[in-house]
Amino acid sequence: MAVLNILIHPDPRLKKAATAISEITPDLRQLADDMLETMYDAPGIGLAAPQVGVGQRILVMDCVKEKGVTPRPMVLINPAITWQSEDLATYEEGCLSIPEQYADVERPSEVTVTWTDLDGAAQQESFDGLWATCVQHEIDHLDGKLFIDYLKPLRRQMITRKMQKLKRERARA
Ligand code: K1U
Ligand code: ZN
Repeated sequence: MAVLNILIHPDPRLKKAATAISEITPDLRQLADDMLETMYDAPGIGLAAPQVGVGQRILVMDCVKEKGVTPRPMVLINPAITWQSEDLATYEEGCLSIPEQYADVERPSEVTVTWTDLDGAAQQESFDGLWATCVQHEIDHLDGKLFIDYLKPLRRQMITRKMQKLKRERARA
């Protein structure tokens, strides 16, 4: 297992739609393991492959935050939203590719998602609460979309400038 480098916005690899996965290989299983380790290390509740520079449609998530509750690491390959509620919910979202910046984003409060698991089996589940927000945020990453794309242009520009500064500082260190 390895902790992978998380790309910071702005980066063209975060804006590109990821490609569908056609085969479950040992390399893909290793990537899933490494992504889970990277997510827990960050720490975060989700991570999508483009965030670690891999343009493939795979994401990991675990929205169990309470201490003493069994973790639920999930790996979703080629996830697709097949139903979304008309009801909306607002969460203050963050992103490991946009560190220390948070904003309210409104999304469907419930979604049904289909995906392939690491055994190649088809899965389907409905998510609500933080799980629904997280899975939508991660699928957005697979489509090259960031949570700041939901914000007004001025706010998005301010956050982007902060990230450019952060990247310059990190490059100097
Ligand atoms: O995709 C990512 O960048 C991960 C992101 C997922 C996410 C957060 C909030 C709403 C929707 C999606 C994060 O995990 S940011 C970090 C975070 O939320 C967190 C960190 C430690 C404990 C609990 C949450
Ligand atoms: Zn994110």
